[in-house]
Amino acid sequence: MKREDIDRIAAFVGDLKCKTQKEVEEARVRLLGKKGEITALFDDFRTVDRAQKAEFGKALNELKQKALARIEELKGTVSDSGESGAPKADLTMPGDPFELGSRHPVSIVRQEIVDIFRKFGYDVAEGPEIEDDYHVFEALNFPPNHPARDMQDTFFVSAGHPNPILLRTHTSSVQVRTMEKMDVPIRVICPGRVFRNEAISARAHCIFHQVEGLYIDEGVTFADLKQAILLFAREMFGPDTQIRMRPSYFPFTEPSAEVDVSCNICHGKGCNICKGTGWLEILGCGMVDPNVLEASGIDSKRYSGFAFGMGLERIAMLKWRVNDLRHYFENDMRFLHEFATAPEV
Ligand code: 2NM
Repeated sequence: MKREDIDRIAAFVGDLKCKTQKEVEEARVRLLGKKGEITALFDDFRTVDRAQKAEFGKALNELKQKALARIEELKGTVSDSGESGAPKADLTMPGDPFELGSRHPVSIVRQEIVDIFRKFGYDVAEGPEIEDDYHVFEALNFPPNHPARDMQDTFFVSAGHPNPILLRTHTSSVQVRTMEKMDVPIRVICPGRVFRNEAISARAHCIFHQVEGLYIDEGVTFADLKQAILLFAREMFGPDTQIRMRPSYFPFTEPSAEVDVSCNICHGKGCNICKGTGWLEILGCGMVDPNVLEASGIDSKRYSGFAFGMGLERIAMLKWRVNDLRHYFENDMRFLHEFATAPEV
């Protein structure tokens, strides 16, 4: 052993700097581990001349204490991963802004439709999603063996008794409850979630949303229905919008019609949204069947009414040209954020 070895290691310890705890541990092993440099000097100590033992022994012990102290010091000041004890973030910088949520496209469309009909003097009514056969089918003039009552179309909660419990397949059940409870005249709009036992695809889903409307008073005619729908379509799709009605069939209305609005994308020229026809189907409607009025205790000799219903996902698809219904139910943030700046929000 030479004096220079002790001085050299002492100088190394004096200059020792570490960036991470890993480096501190590496330095400890290098100096004081089983095969460490200082440990090796202690092993060499027995070869030192008797005359020098006192001097070398003192110097060696001082070196070991110095190394231990430096390692302890570094352990206390070096961070786990980072540079040194300095703070990682600049605390004087402004904070990250909160990420704001946005309305779901179906909610935006529902709000728009509800606002339009409120302006026309309609009230909003809501009712249970879990319903009974009477309010979803029986009171709405669905014959006992109508296909909509089939297991293939309806989710049953409990079947096998005279008035099965099921998930409503339309919000017309809310209108039945309104007719049972309220006096005529009735002007009501019923937004809500409905359930049908369908295979999920780009154009169909087992859950979707509807808005249905009902207007009952003395002397209500098909002309009133047509005017209400025309005014609605112009509020919703713009003042130049045209409508056309095609004969259709629903169990609860007679006569019944399907309503198309003029395509506001190509203005009748024909595009891929309207499939070249210039028209887009948006709702179904009709004059409430007298059987439906009578079932809920309304005198069909004195009163008449119209009703209509539309699917919100479908209208939102036309509005924003969404090509797959499943987007509405997956809640992918990339899709939802598309609507963050929609003017309706
Ligand atoms: C539609 C189409 C036509 C409708 C009828 C009724 C009720 F309860 F008054 F009979 N509510 N909704 C109706 C009529 C719904 O949806 C396409």
